[in-house]
Amino acid sequence: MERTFAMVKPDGFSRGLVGEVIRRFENKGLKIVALEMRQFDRELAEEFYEEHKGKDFFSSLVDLITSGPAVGMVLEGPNAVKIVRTLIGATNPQEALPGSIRGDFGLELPANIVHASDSPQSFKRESKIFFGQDF
Ligand code: FUP
Repeated sequence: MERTFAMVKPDGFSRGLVGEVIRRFENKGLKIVALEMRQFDRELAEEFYEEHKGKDFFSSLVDLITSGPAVGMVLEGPNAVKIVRTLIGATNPQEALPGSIRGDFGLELPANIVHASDSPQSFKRESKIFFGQDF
């Protein structure tokens, strides 16, 4: 079994999409191992999105992720990292296919509803930052 980290971002939260996102993960058969709502401050946001520091969209990304609560979760299942990335769709919601979460609910970057780890290493790092503990 593999684990991954996924998060309904504040834009998804404010649109009332927490249940919809979790429903899709559960419908697929993934198991929720941990679930928590928390508010990012700028310091935590900059650590979480460290790899994007210096890019032109960085400050708008930090603004968005600190704009309200986020709901983070650890999901478990076979090939969970890849499966969850497929369920959420392409980064740009204008390119994400219908049927994916970003394709069905997103309209314009940086607001793309959800985040999900892109590798087992990212999962370890991101779940530790969000939950403050190792998974
Ligand atoms: P993803 O792993 O699909 O979330 O994509 P990235 O790690 O590349 O990007 C992280 C976040 O930065 C995205 F969710 C939205 C934001 N972003 C932009 O706003 N503009 C871009 O051109 C790329 C990413």
